[in-house]
Amino acid sequence: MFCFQCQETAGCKGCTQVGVCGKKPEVAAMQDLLIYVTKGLSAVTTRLRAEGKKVSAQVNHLVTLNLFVTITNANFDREAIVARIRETLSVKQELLSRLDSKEGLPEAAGWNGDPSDFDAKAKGVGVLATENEDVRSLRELITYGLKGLAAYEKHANVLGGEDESIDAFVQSALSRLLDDSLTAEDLTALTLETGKYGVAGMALLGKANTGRYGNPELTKVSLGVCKNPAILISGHDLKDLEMLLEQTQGTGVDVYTHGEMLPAHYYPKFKKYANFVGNYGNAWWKQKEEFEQFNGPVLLTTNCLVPPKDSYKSRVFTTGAVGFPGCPHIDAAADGTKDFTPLIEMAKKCPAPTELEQGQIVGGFAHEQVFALADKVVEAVKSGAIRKFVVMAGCDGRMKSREYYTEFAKALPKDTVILTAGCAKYKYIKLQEELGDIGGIPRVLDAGQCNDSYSLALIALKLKEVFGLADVNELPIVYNIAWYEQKAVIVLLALLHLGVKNIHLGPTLPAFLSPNVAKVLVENFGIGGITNVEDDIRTMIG
Ligand code: FS2
Ligand code: SF4
Repeated sequence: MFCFQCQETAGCKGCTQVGVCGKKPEVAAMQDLLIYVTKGLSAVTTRLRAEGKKVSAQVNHLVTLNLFVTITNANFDREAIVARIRETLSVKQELLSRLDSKEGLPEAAGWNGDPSDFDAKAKGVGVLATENEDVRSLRELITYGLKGLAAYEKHANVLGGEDESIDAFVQSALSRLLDDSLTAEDLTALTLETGKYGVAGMALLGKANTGRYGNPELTKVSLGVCKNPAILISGHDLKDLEMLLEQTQGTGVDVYTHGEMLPAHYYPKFKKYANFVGNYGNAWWKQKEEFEQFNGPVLLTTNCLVPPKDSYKSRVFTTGAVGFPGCPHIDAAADGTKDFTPLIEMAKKCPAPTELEQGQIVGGFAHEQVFALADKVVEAVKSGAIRKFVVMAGCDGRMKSREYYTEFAKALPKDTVILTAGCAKYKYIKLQEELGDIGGIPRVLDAGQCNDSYSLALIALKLKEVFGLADVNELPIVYNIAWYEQKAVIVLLALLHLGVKNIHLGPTLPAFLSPNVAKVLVENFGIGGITNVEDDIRTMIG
């Protein structure tokens, strides 16, 4: 196997024996093949569009789900991935028959192997199949951006949000990744175009979320526990949460959020559920201890899943793109509904969660809430009470080096405000009391999930307008972003598309950036890494 798509890749080079995430070589092989056949399908759909023929939403959704399934910590179930490869091949065969011309299609478009061929084929279609280091780097940078974009699209799709132009781009980009005639310059342009569609994808999801659940608002989320048995829900899928809350009404079962589901509490629509009682625990990587102590069933709606311990494995349920052998998977019915009865019945027989902590988190500072406070914010900037905003969005992870972010937050001067989104927040969100506020504005403003980084970009654009600036980089905003998996890649490409420069990325730069590609990013966008808290505060804050 060879995989270097996430920040924790072995030795900062690549996982070759087994994934640091727990992905086994036989799963990695099927993920490589799933990406390959998805590219093949995309070459066919792109040709169909060129011939003026329609591609169904069903096919678009198949492509996005395939990409999502291969994101870090989403799916460890080889059989589930094999089933997706088979379905993709069968859909592709049907679509091939609708083409007027198959001339010039890439090999992947025609490949239609039997499951007994899958392992042999997978060996030749992974990351290392591209020999040129820079072309490989750009191809993977684009692929990972597309995976992140697909995840956000999938969440929008289940809420009825559709944008065919994004699907057409994703599929055309995937098919272009098969084209050996593309130069490094072509691929660099495609990378930037991916960022453009990343903005569109996050806007689509933002609209779908707020259209159904309202605009996030200032909210206090409890961190303690109640006496009832309960279900813990993790991941990013708000529709799954809505269905779970509906189905638990009147059952005596409470619902808590974990990890990236925390920001669901900020949406007005979810506040009407009396059994939606709080957030339990921290970011994804602490789940082994926290799921154990939760005592009840856990629903993983998206990554990040850590291979579960036997002691609580029978309580872990997966749905959507997530899968793990031996964990029950809740499938959607044809109309998209899901039946969570097995979790509810299990919860009734489980003890209530063990308390981990008490207290609260204050969040809900997505763009509309910040715009509502705009006068106060602008005044604080004008008076000098706020010297700088520090965007610390992104992902959390288990590496010790990430303690840097806690120390960085603590060491920031008192006239700075942290803007955060994503699970990166868990490194400092519980220090809110210690970090204090500036004239009533908390020094840590949480916009929401990682996709709500888009909301932070909207806040920056609004400030640019209010202050009458020509360039978003003239604002008193610095970016110190923590990354882990591929959704952070699309967030980064989206920020580059919006013209944001001088982003610091850590705790390490992606292993998939070749020295030449990294050089292009440094020279054109001022992308840099991190060093140590003291020096970085000096460089970023002055
Ligand atoms: Fe955190 Fe994991 Fe949000 Fe990532 S829970 S690293 O999926 O997308 O962020
Ligand atoms: Fe390694 Fe990350 Fe790939 Fe897992 S997702 S195999 S940890 S690079």
